[in-house]
Amino acid sequence: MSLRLTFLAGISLAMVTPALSICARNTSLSTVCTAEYVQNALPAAGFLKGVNLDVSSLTVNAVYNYTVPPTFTHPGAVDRSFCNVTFSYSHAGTNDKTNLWFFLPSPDQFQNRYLSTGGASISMTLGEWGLSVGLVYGAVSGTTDGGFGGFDKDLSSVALRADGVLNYDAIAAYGYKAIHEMSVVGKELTRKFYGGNTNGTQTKIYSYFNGCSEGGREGLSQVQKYGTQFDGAAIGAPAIRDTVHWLQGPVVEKTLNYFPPPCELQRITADAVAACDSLDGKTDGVVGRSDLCKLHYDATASIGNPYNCSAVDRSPFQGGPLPAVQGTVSAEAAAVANEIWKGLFDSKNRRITVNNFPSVPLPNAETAFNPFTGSYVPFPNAGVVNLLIRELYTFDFPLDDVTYDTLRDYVLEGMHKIGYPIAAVWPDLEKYRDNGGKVLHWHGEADGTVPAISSTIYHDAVRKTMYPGLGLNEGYEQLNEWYRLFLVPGAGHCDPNPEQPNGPFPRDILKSVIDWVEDDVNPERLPATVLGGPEEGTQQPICSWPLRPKWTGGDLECVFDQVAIDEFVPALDSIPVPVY
Ligand SMILES: *[C@@H]1O[C@H](CO)[C@@H](O)[C@H](O)[C@H]1NC(C)=O
Ligand SMILES: *[C@@H]1O[C@H](CO)[C@@H](O)[C@H](O)[C@H]1NC(C)=O
Ligand SMILES: *[C@@H]1O[C@H](CO)[C@@H](O)[C@H](O)[C@H]1NC(C)=O
Ligand SMILES: *[C@@H]1O[C@H](CO)[C@@H](O)[C@H](O)[C@H]1NC(C)=O
Ligand SMILES: *[C@@H]1O[C@H](CO)[C@@H](O)[C@H](O)[C@H]1NC(C)=O
Ligand SMILES: [Ca+2]
Repeated sequence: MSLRLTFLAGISLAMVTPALSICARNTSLSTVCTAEYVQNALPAAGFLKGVNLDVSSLTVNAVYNYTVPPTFTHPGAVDRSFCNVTFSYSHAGTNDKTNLWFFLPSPDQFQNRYLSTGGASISMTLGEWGLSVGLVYGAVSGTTDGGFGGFDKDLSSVALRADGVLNYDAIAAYGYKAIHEMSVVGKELTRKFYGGNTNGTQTKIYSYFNGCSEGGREGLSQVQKYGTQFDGAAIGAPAIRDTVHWLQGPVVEKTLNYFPPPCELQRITADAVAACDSLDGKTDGVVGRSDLCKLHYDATASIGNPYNCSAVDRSPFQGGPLPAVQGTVSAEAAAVANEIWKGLFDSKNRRITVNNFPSVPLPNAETAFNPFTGSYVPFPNAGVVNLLIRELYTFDFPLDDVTYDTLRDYVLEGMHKIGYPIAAVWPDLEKYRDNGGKVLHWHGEADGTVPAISSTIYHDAVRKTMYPGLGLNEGYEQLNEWYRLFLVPGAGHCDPNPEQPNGPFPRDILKSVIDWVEDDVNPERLPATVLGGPEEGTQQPICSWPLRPKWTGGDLECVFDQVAIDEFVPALDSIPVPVY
């Protein structure tokens, strides 16, 4: 039985599609979705300093009766009609070109909302799939190619100049400028398209952001740098820091000189999940307290446990195929797991960066198999570090001279080279808060790609920075008025996690943001639905950080526990300035 099918069956579209009543303009889609009309609705020349729209690039077509398929984070929608619009712009004084793409709902389906959508990995766009999310909520939605040469291109095509050094125009576009420009242009296009006037009497058009992973980073970059741009942001598992933590696994393996078959580490993770499941008070295969799991589970308990995996047909990009393998967990593999879970420290015993807890998969510690030697070899996931920090177009990352201290140096170098344009860890959000903005930040607690601890550290930095005079609980109380973080028990990276399939998942994230912004419904617990197991389909709301789930009988309490703070908010002190 597939989770996706269950999801389709379980949700009534009528429930989540509010009445499509308010519309700024009483016209049909065919009247407004013409090249001439849209051209008149484009922002006027000079609207955004340094940005020159290329009117001749405009494409416009009406799309009727479109179906938005549901995903794990939105319910989908049927019978949507919209105006599909693309055009490009260049920056004054350059001959560059950035492509923008908007879906503008049919006037009768427009609900006075604008939505900027984010990308993934080092791409800034999810294309039509990402754009279509706006149609579910009656929002105009926009996406940008970042100026990278088309919607099928990513940063790698422009990150390095011909002389091999960083192209800072492209880096800044990726970091924050492209989403900002698209949002300013998109909001103005929305206002004019639906016939808004400029004397302040029109219905307010709410503006939102939605993205996960790189998309989450993009959203936070806007909240941090442009406090009045959005009214609400759904920020999922934001990849807000360098990816040096992706190198921890291979460097640990090299340091301990043991390269486990992926199957062996998977067995250890499964043992940790089984051993830690009940620490949250409920035995459901879901580790609701991965922080307690870190204190509770020692991988030496896995030694001697059998593992047995069939062959895996991984692409070269994922490390290549793996043969069928079976064995029992070795002391060496247990040592590797324990060392990774402990965290990444430099030779002065200072913490370098974020890491994961025992119940979380370790995709970046997965080795590759060399069929010629019959041995497992390290497979460092170094693409981002290579490109943006080492300034090299290569997947190769020789580990010969690389120690934990080398990784510390990469973190520092990353702060210097790309910290300002790309890292989205600025903890002062005063302008956003004062403008009434809301942030709903969510992160799978079993995210093996971007550790959840990355989000707890940042969220806590915002608390400390903005409420320095208040105690921890008082500070969080204030912060929770407008910025909440939810750790989704057992969930993976922007998706459910097959290793803990019975966890709850927030299946209508944007609705929770919209309800908060437009109807002042502050989500003390985030609505979520159980995806599998005996309670499949039931509602199981998620506790708002720093409160943690505690089940007693069948009841969920959200409780404070200092242990969670200690484990989830360690100081990253290997760099002797505050690191958020
Ligand atoms: C909207 O259009 C309908 C039908 O075309 C018309 O009956 C109605 O009066 C219009 N409303 C406004 C406010 O113009
Ligand atoms: C859209 O679907 C409706 C029925 O749901 C139908 O009446 C209408 O003709 C369709 N329009 C187009 C353009 O296909
Ligand atoms: C939207 O417009 C682009 C550019 O013209 C086109 O490639 C794409 O197929 C269109 N999408 C739809 C759904 O019409
Ligand atoms: C400005 O608002 C007033 C009051 O609602 C309205 O009567 C007027 O038509 C508006 N002017 C423009 C130019 O839209
Ligand atoms: C390993 O798994 C395969 C396939 O699931 C099974 O046929 C085989 O008997 C297992 N081997 C051991 C030693 O458990
Ligand atoms: Ca549990």
